[in-house]
Amino acid sequence: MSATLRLALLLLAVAVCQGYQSNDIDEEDELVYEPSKYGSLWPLPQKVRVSEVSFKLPSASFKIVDAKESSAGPSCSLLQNAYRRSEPLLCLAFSDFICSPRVKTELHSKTWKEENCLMSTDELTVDQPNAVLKASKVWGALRGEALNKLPIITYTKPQIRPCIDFPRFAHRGILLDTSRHFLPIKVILANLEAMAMNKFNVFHWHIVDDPSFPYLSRTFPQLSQQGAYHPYTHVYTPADVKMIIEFARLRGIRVIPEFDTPGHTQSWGKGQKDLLTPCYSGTTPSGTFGPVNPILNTTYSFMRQLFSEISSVFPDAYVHLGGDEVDFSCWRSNPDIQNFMEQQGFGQDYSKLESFYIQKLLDIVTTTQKGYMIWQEVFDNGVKLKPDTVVHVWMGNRVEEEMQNVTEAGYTTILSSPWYLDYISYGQDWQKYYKVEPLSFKGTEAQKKLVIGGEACLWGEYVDATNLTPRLWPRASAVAERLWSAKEVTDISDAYSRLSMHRCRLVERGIPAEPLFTSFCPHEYK
Ligand code: CP6
Repeated sequence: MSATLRLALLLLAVAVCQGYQSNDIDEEDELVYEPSKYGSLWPLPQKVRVSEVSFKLPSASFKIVDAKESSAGPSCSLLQNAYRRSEPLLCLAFSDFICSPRVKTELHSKTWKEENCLMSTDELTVDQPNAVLKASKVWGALRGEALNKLPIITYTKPQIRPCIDFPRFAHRGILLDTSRHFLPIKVILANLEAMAMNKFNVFHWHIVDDPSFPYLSRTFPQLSQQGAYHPYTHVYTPADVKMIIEFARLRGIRVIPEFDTPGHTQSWGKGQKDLLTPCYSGTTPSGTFGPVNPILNTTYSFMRQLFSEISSVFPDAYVHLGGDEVDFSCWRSNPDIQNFMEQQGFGQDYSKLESFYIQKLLDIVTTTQKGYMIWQEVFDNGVKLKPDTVVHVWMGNRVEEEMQNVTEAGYTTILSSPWYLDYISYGQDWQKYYKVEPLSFKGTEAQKKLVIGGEACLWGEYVDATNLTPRLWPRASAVAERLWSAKEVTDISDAYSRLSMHRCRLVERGIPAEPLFTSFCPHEYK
């Protein structure tokens, strides 16, 4: 008996036994489980030809190979790696698929050049017995390459349907915070894998913050020696960082590190003397410290060396410089800072001091040839930014006004405020994330084009290795579809059906994603 039929019969049996009526369900959860005509596709491709006869996959002969006309070829290790990773997933998809022992994916960053892997247009054509995936960039091929990501495949019965696919937004990110709790490397890798399954392409690594400094700096090893939760076990060594970046790259994911200053830097002070501002109680130092000390030359020579290292360790063209939530009370208490304020003519406006610091930092980072992202306060304070700066909107109040202002000033922006996944509540909050429309603010077409995407944030105060993955998935999948699929894809009950199956697929592939609602997964009785 087929899985779907068994499922239908089982549901019918339950309904009969319990005199089940739909109005027994909470209003909020009143979603009828009707299979979507799109199967388990998630996120939904831009154009799927549903009406055509679908192409069932003959498991015995199914293979993913370079097409004859492909310009990629065997030297494109990025694709060869992806084909290899798809094999164990094929085993899951076809119960009778003949599987060789799992081949370990090698990480080799040196051999590969993106130019060697260019392909033509973004389209999947189906012409039995072959389906041909075409992509203009290797990243497109990667996101459509295998059963794990091939967007035209359903869950229980593997099928291929012709489709044309591309993302609505270019920047589709997840923020993970490794300072509030240290996250073991395998947790990060597992979530990169889950991100790839949801077509996310940016890992925003909020690597350090007040509670701990787990980044092992070659230039300033004392930062993690003193500032990490543990100097050997709770650090990311240069080799760890390299591995994470390469693992992400093989899955088409950029790694953007955030080194947040001048606030959120308590842990930095433990290993770097005089970096933080001494706070005063009356006329004497209180022994506590505030934000980075913006009035010392030594601060800027430290930042110059640190960011020079960071720019070579992290290959992405952007770094995130933070700049959020600066608390002025310590600066206010310090007589040296007060004098400096007076000298500079800043009056009592400490946001001018904040901008003074950030301006100098931006100039330093510019000399490392990197672009930068910053949290919205930096823009709000009127700091002069490079035209290619990405302003990260995170505050929940007046979001639309902020997006309007940022884009009116001509900056690119990404949205996070509606997608704080560390907030939890009873019920199906994925629907709230799903319903967000990033372009709902007032503005011209040119302004809307400046919204390059968004990020789901999982801040780490209440999250560690024990609960991170189920807290993130499948709630982040709702954000994934909003950022990938067409604006018109808003049918919440269709989404419910596809997302339920997508969640089962994540679970079957070893990602412990939490359920949306009462349900069971096909693989439970396989
Ligand atoms: N840490 C850092 C945080 C937050 C921010 N920056 C944060 C603030 C408010 C909420 C959630 C998270 N924990 N470094 C703000 C961008 Cl509600």
